[in-house]
Amino acid sequence: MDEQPILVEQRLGYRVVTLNRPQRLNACTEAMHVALRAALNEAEADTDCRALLITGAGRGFCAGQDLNDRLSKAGDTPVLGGALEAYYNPLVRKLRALPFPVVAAVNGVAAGAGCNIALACDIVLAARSASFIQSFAKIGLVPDSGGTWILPRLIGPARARALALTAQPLPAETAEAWGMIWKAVDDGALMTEAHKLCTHFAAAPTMGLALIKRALDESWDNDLEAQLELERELQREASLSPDYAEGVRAFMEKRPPVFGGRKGR
Ligand code: T3D
Repeated sequence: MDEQPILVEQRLGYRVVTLNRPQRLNACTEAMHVALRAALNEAEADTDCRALLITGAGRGFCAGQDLNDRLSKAGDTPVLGGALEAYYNPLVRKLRALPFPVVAAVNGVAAGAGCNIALACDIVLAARSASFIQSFAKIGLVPDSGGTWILPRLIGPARARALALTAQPLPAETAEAWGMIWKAVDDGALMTEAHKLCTHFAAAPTMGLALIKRALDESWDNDLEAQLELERELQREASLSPDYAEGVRAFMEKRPPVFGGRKGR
């Protein structure tokens, strides 16, 4: 079952990573983490890659940690922390820091770390039938993979607290209404919409988009003064990119811009 825990597909200007353990709703194993880390590193190293799409095979997006790996034959459970340090935390850091947009196409249930991995992506599209579950409290754990940080920032402390403490599933449409995700779309339209978004990003000014990611992420910890300083610095950096020059030229010449992305022109 675990021969290929993820599938990677190369598209024009972007890559698609599919979590591929459908019988277990794509629950994460060590092998999946190792493969995922390699895939993200390879996408980052490839300057032709200007966006990443993450989705799940089968009827689920990801059910978090595979709990089969957390029970020994004797029936005892391990003390946790190591897997967060080795796998989940680096994964969330990497998703946030990739120098291009990361789109999650949540095709079905996203539970536990699977929910928070989706929320760590830049844009979350979900099938209308999908749901989001902070399932940790059901098994005596604490939301991880950045959930306790990102959830209250996305939906406010009252809703974040209730979701984390009750572990109730949140339907995709409510997640959209609460501002937790970008959009809930008809199930049949999910992948078309996700590919459309990535195709758009594959022709976008990627260096500028990477700086936008940084500005928004760093804003959480900044006061207005610090953020204004950061914007000044990032704008200076953006203005040095060939894509900025092309954007202005194309506007003046009344033609569509041709952005070189991560390579410049
Ligand atoms: O190092 C560390 O461990 C710390 C890190 C922790 C991160 C975490 O993510 S902790 C949270 C782990 N995840 C969960 O607790 C979620 C467990 N799954 C569920 O609650 C339910 O499966 C769902 C609500 C996600 C979906 O329910 P449903 O009814 O649609 O499907 P199902 O029948 O429960 O699941 C289908 C199959 O997938 C089933 O296998 P079977 O009976 O057909 O052979 C089920 O056992 C399997 N499955 C689902 N989630 C997991 C899983 N197997 C192993 N681990 C899972 N997490």
